[in-house]
Amino acid sequence: MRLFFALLPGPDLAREIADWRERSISADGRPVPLANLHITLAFLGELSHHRLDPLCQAADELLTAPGLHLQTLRLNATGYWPRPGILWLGPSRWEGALANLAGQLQSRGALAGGKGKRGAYRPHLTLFRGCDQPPPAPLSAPDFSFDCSNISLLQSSNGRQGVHYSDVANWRLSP
Ligand code: 2AM
Repeated sequence: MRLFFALLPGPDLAREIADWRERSISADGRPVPLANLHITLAFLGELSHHRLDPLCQAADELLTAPGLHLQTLRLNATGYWPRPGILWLGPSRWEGALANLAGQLQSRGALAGGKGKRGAYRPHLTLFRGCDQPPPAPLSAPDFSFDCSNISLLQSSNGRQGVHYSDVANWRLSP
């Protein structure tokens, strides 16, 4: 199973972001479908089914710890990464607690056998993939409030209609 932890926007926010993207951005890449919009916390890569229970227990311990709270993110920046060719939306600032949590989820995933690696954590929501050229600045600057209380463990599968994410487990942090 190809797994990752992510923060998911509510349906209204996902729609607002997709509407803004359509109105404000012209990019030569493929827009990420509305249903797939997310902010990755930790990419684990391939994990066998029997590692799922211990992984969920470890994540449960972390995510149900008393006092765990993440501040609302202000998504007010965009960026282009030429190597994967993605255009993203993200916050210009974020608290250390978010990067800590991402790192801890990554470690829990590695203990469960995940091979996903990454450098410094940079929260971002991918808007377009496969952009060969740096897209021009958006016509209107973004400013969205992203509530971080909804965390999912998602399975990524490739289907005939492209990549599909399904919810394996979900945690609701106190607001
Ligand atoms: P993204 O957050 O930049 O879009 C599922 O594949 C998600 O995990 C994707 O959204 C993807 O990037 C993120 N991810 C992080 N590292 C990855 C990797 N090495 N391979 C595939 N996806 C990765």
